[in-house]
Formats: sequence, structure tokens, C-alpha cells
Amino acid sequence: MVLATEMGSSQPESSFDLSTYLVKRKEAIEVALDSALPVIYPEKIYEAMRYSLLAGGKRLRPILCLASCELAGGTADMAMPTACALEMIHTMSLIHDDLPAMDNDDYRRGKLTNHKVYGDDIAILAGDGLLTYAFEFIATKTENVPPQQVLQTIAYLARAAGAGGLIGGQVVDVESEGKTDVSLETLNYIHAHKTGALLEACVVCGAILAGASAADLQRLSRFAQNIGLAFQIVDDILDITATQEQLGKTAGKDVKAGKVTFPSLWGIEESRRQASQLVADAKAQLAVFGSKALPLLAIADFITSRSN
Ligand code: GRG
Repeated sequence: MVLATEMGSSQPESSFDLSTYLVKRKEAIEVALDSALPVIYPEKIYEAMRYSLLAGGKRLRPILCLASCELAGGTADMAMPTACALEMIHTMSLIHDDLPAMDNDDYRRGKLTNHKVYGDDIAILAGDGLLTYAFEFIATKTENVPPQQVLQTIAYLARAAGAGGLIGGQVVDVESEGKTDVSLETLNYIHAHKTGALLEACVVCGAILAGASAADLQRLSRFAQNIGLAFQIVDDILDITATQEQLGKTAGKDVKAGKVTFPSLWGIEESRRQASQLVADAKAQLAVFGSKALPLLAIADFITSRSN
């Protein structure tokens, strides 16, 4: 896939080979994740953590983090430990989300869910292990970044994962289950926190590590908030239109559970239109960065065109 991206009237249209970019980045991330987590005593917990961490997935979050660090003038090496940590936190949120007490799913990333293989007790602990190790990994493995920027990254990520971010979004989601009168405002809250907060942290933390200015962090944060919401709208659409094989997890769950989603409020066509508008608004935030923003712009387009 080669995406042509309009960078504004004063600049020529540039092309960017997103497919090759994503494949190369994914390869590097897989290697980094594999070596991040060796199996030591007690083996069971490390095996359970590795089972989900190395189960595939698009690796969108670490890719965003590396791209953002480079956009802001840093190197991929500076951001790789944080990129891995973001994937660890994302993976732990999937493990816990799939538990019987939450979404109760048997499949994730085309494989049996963690608790189906290791049991609920070990799955909970595997999630806890990944969450805590993520922060240890940033603190101990980040190189060539001023300590103040590493500290800021850890604080930003902790906030995004906590009750003011992922956890808060999940709580409101769980509490909304079975209700048919969930408002658009509540739906926006759920997804801005449950999905958006971590995506935003990926983009912002990459730039913090590179030493970006407050104004640039603000632009990148707005970019990420928009693509985060677009990502979730597309996720809701795919739950209706894609197959279990495409998704690697149970399809049609939202409709079956009678869940209020963006398509249930707006219909599929309007949901697609809203997602496209959010991506366009997101991309406008990055105009000031010129061609340095090409990877992030192309990833923003990928979010609405993806099939899983
Ligand atoms: C973070 C402490 C802490 C707890 C987690 C369970 C929970 C609290 C939150 C749920 C978060 C959740 C499951 C959000 C859904 C996000 C989402 C759209 C996931 C799918 O992401 P993709 O498509 O998946 O990037 P892959 O498999 O490609 O990585």
C-alpha cells in the first residue's frame, strides 16, 4: 500500500510506503519484545505473560510511539523500551478484559485467551506481571534520554493506564452494560479513556522522550485523541462487518450483548463518516511538521481503512 499524502499547498505531494514501514517496524518490535521477557523461575508466570505478549497483534501502539519519537527529533532506539512497555500494558488490558468477570471471551489474536490456557488465577497475575514489568522496563532499559524525560514518560503512562484513563473507561463500560439509554457523551467518555488514553500516551510519550516542546506535545496529543476515537468507531464497525477469522476474536459480540456502540447510535455509514472526519482533523494537527509527519499521517489513514 503506497499512500499519497497531501502536506499542504506549499509542499509537494509525497508518497510513503506504509506497508513496508509497518512490516519493518513490526519485525523490530517482535524482536525487542521477545528478548524483553525471558522465562525464569517461576516459569509458569513468565510463560503466561509471553503467551499473550508474543501472540501477534498489529503492534500499532509501539509503532506510534517510535514514529512520534522520530517526528520530534529522537531515534527509534531511544523509544524502544517505552514502545515495548506500551505493548505490555495494552496486552495486560486485553488479558483482563477477556476474563469471565469482564468481557468473557475465548479467543484473542486468533488464539485461546490467556485464562482459557492458564486459568483465571494465572491470567490475572500475568496481567499484573506485565503491568508492573512495563514500568520497570522503561526505568531500567531506556538509554540516551535525560532522566527528567524518562520520569515524565513514566508519569504520563501511569496516568493513562490508571483510574483517570484505561481503568476509568473500563469501569464506565462495565457499568453501562445492559443499559439501552447510554448517551453519546458516556460513550465518548468510555472510549476516550478505555482506548484513547493509551493511544494518546503512545504518541505523547514518544515525543516526550525526544524532548519535544509543550506546543508540539499539545499538537500530538490532539492528533492522538482524534485517531483514538476514530480507531474505536472503526472497531465498533468491524465488530458488525468482519468475521472471527479477520478479527482473531469473537465477532458480533456487541450486537449480541445489546451494547450501545457508535454504529448502534449513528448507523454504519454515519459512523464511517465520523471516523473519516476525525482522521482528517487529526492529520490537520500535524501540518506544521511537514514531511517528518508522513509516517503518523499514513498510520492515521490506516486506522480507517483497516480490516482487523
Ligand atoms: C491498565 C491497569 C489496567 C487495567 C486494564 C481491562 C481494562 C483495565 C481495560 C480494557 C481496555 C480495553 C480492552 C480496551 C479495548 C482497546 C482495543 C480497541 C483493543 C484492540 O486493539 P487492537 O485492534 O488489537 O490494536 P491488537 O490485537 O492488534 O493489538
